[in-house]
Amino acid sequence: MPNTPEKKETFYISTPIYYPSASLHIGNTYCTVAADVMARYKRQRGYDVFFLTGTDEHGQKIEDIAKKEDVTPLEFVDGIVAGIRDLWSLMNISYDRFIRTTDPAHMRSVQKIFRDLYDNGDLYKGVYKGKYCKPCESFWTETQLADGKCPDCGREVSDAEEEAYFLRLSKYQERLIELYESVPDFLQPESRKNEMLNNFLRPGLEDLCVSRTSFTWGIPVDFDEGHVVYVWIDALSNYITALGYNNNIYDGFEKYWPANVHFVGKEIVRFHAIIWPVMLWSLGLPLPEKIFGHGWLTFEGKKMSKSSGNGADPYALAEKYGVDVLRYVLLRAFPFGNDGDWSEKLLVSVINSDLANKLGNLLSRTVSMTEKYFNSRLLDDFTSDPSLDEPLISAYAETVREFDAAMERFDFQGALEAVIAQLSRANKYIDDTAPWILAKEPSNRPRLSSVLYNLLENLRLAAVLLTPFMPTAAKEIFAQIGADSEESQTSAVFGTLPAKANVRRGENLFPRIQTEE
Ligand code: ME8
Repeated sequence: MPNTPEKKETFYISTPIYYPSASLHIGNTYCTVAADVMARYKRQRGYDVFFLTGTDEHGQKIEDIAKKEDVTPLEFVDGIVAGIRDLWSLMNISYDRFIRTTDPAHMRSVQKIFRDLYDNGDLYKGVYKGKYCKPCESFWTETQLADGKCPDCGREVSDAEEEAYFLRLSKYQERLIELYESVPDFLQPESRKNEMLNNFLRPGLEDLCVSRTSFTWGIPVDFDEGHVVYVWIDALSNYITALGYNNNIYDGFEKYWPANVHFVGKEIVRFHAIIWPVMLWSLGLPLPEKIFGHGWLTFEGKKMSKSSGNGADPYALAEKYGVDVLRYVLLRAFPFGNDGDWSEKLLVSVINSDLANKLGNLLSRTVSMTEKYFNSRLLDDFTSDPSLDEPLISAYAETVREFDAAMERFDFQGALEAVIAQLSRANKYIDDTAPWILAKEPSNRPRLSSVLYNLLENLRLAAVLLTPFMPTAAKEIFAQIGADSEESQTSAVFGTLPAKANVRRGENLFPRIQTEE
């Protein structure tokens, strides 16, 4: 199998930890589905994977909402976290650990991290005076505001003045610039790096306020009563506390840290690419290998968000089209690093063009012909026609190379494009070989067998490569083409399917969706 490590190597991937919100939309599921696909891909290729997700439960925003609803903040978040887990279960997310920042082990670890940052000389006490955006939990200076409002979300900011601890970001400015220059892959895609350099690093980093005294729903600073740790210090720490850093409830730090990649949305890149490296440097820990800042799903050009209520509902879409189809379309329709405008029309067009016309069509034609001409079992006597077969078989190996290369770049769209292109070749191969004509002549049976075998092998390969994206549908394809062994469900080498595999026609997996046009 290409891209398979010689010995079992580890692969640690994380999503952001989500703010508890009752109304998650497909924009929120985007990153988690992408991370799940990557985790499943690496597991399939023999890696020992650690896939982390969770919830970010502290902060003034939560305290305010809970007060309004007359419940404790913990009561408020408990119900919502259950809903988030339910959504991940619906979307078939195979996380290895789900961390909650209200978890006592995490809280104790963060207290120790805060103290270590202080002891290492990277925190000092001062007075914070400036602006604060509650929904984003972000501090801003007057000059950073856009028309007096939060530059990230465009909402009103409030005045904040309080005694606080500050993290010496300014001390690390040059080191961060050097990091971006010397490790070009650290922050991807390239455009995010330029954004960090031009908007934050080159203008000069200011020290960051990292404790609050005006509310209590947070992790208390254990050496200074009245201060709670700033939510972003609390939240970023999850990537190591979930591995047992500073606690013995969890484990895996030695094995999995540093992470291979943190997937994050573009608006939270700056926290991951500036604050997080500084924290890790101060703690004397290695940095994650990569941070990938993906784009937003928009609706009619505007970011889907909880507050604007313009988010498409993953439950309704999954019910109508199926979870696997939704997972597929999310990653196929847009380049992962860019924004993408979501619509149901787009979803239907991807289903029809890729899944119904290419994959579903190839599957139903191949399986019905195998059933009709061979009573579901091919001969093991093949006759090849190199001029028609070899281009398809050599493109098969090339498809695997392209797919792997794209996956390594987190280019999910490109990886799926490679699979679909191979399916198009296979569909064309049916037209070129015309099995229905071969079937008329009994002496052509070995040739016909060979043609159908090549088609079944292409379907098997597509199902292997699509397994991380559509785990349930891939299993269905394996069942229909008789790929019953583990090897035939994982190998990307041509010829793995036994010649006399027992092909069984099943339901049409990807029916075409009728549109008004
Ligand atoms: O940011 N399209 O939590 P969050 C794509 N708690 N991604 C979107 C999106 C959209 N329309 N809307 C939201 C937080 N997201 C912090 C993270 S990590 C240490 C702490 C993404 O619930 C968003 O970009 O507001 C982010 O990556 C994720 O959903 C969680 O957002």
